[in-house]
Amino acid sequence: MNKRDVIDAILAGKSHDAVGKIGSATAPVNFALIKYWGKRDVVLNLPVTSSLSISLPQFGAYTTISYAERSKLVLNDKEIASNDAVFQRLFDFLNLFPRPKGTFLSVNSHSSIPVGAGLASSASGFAAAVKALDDLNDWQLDDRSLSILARMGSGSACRSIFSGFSEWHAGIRDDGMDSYAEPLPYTIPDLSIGLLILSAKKKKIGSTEGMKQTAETSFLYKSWPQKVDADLKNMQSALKAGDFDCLGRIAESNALGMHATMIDTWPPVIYWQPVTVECIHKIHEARAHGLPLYFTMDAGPNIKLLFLRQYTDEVTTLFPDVHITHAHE
Ligand code: 2P0
Repeated sequence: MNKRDVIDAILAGKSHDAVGKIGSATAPVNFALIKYWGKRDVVLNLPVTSSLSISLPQFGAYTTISYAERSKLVLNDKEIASNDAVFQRLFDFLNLFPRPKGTFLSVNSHSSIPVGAGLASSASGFAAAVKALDDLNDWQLDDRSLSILARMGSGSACRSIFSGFSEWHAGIRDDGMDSYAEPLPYTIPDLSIGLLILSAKKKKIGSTEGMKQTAETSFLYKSWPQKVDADLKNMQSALKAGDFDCLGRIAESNALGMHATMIDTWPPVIYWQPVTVECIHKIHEARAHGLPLYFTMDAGPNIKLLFLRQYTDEVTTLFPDVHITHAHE
């Protein structure tokens, strides 16, 4: 199965003749509390495990798309060259969609993600692009179809179709039609997220390559699906019960478990910088003194703090440079 077959199946019977029109959409960034790390199909971005995330309403992408005389990408008011990796990745994907003969796609996107924050812009970028295409052509696809399409652009983008908590079901089918995200009907009203931007160094290895190497060489990775299963079940119970401490414990443990498999990879994939470890110890010390503060991390050196809004002053005193955002606003 390839991506074009999936796109054709989802768009069967839909037209694509919206020349002269403009489609627009927004999509939030999301970060995982239970991580996606490893693919069972690298072409369709089908994951080894399910994952669970929270979208951040304040950060994301606003994208407009129209049919044009040449392929064009403008990101935050700056035109991106056609030999740039970002351009190529986006158009390798968008050019799989049917379009009126002789036309190309012109994409204009604004991202409100703090630079270097370790919040993947590809997730909100691909989700917004798919939604904007849907709007342009008036396809009126349901969220499940949008999630499947976004996933083929970048795995975690399937979760950026939704606000709040969402779960990406790994699925078992070869065509990935059962691998999509769904919103979860829970809120933790005072859930706050603190972004600690710790290092501006460009990471040496991206997620796609990092997870490939981990899945291929890490012995510890063999136990990762079992850990995700247990963490997912416990996380769902925590969300249902509105139990923040449980959420924090599971999220932190899951992130550290993912990093353990990365470190166990050969050659080792170590995203941490000294300052990362320093912050982890600081969080643990604060917790030992009674502050309910937890963290999660992704494929980079930065830390995302998890805490409840009433502890904002304590967190800001500990980490004066933190960027705080709220999960449900
Ligand atoms: C996640 N990450 O669940 C995990 C945790 C990074 C660490 O999803 O190859 O950019 O496009 O499917 O989605 C980053 O991986 O990778 C990611 P592709 P993606 O958020």
